Amino acid sequence: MEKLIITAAICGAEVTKEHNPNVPYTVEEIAREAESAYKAGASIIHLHVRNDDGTPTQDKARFKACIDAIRKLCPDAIIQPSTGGAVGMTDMERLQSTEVEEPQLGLKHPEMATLDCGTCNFGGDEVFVNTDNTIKTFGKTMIERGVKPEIEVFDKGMVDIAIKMHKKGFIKAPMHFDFVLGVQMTATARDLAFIADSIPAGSTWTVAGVGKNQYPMAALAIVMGGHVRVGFEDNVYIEKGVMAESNGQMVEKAVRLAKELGREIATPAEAREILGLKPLNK
Ligand code: KMH
Ligand code: ZN
Repeated sequence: MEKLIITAAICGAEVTKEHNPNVPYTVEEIAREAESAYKAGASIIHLHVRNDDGTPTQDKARFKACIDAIRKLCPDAIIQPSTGGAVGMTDMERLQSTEVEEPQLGLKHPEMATLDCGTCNFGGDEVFVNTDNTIKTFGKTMIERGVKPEIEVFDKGMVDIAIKMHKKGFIKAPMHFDFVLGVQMTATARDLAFIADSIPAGSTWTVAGVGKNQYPMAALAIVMGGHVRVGFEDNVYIEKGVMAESNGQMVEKAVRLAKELGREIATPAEAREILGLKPLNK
């Protein structure tokens, strides 16, 4: 089986310090959390950014400041900004995160970014809207900018939308999916097997189990040959009733699960190879 790519979703847009005081907001806190995850074995940092007061933002300058701070501590990590941002943001606001350059590494744009392939109920009156036109705009922009999408899907219908967008030329193969389970589609072994079986041959996938589903989904992905996402964006507990101290602590738990189940952990260079990204020009 190929090595395991661990993604750390260190911050998110919705989770706050009221949920867990270790959730990062400031540039320094975000860099600290990225470093803890990277040192523990994460090769991808899925990145949202916040203003110092915790409000989510997709401001390009804030992304630049965070990416530069992370890069000092995580020299070869794959930094994957979110284009989902937070509920209610406009498309143009959301796409700013794909504009950040890292000239010292020869990167005109981030290597990856998320591409959410459908609309999802987030509870109460919150709806995360991604119309077909939004998906087309984001897909086309990412192709033009050479950004590999991590296709975020919250249910199997979104896999079908991604395949439709691929057929129309808005997403290139090989596709990489992130199954976010436990929000709209439930997070059961049956659901994970079904959705993983629904993606085109040659695609790769990772799973983000939300809340209590985080580690059970991780364990299943490890044995099924998928990849794993953990972090404060999806879950603030390290075990039932115990707050996680850091993203690093959550990555360490995923690493322990992988070791017990006989799966080796991919370095960032190995993750790039698995995902078909160019080697980093250091
Ligand atoms: N915060 C959600 C509205 C992504 O990063 O692309 C969107 C989200 C997905 O988290
Ligand atoms: Zn996200």
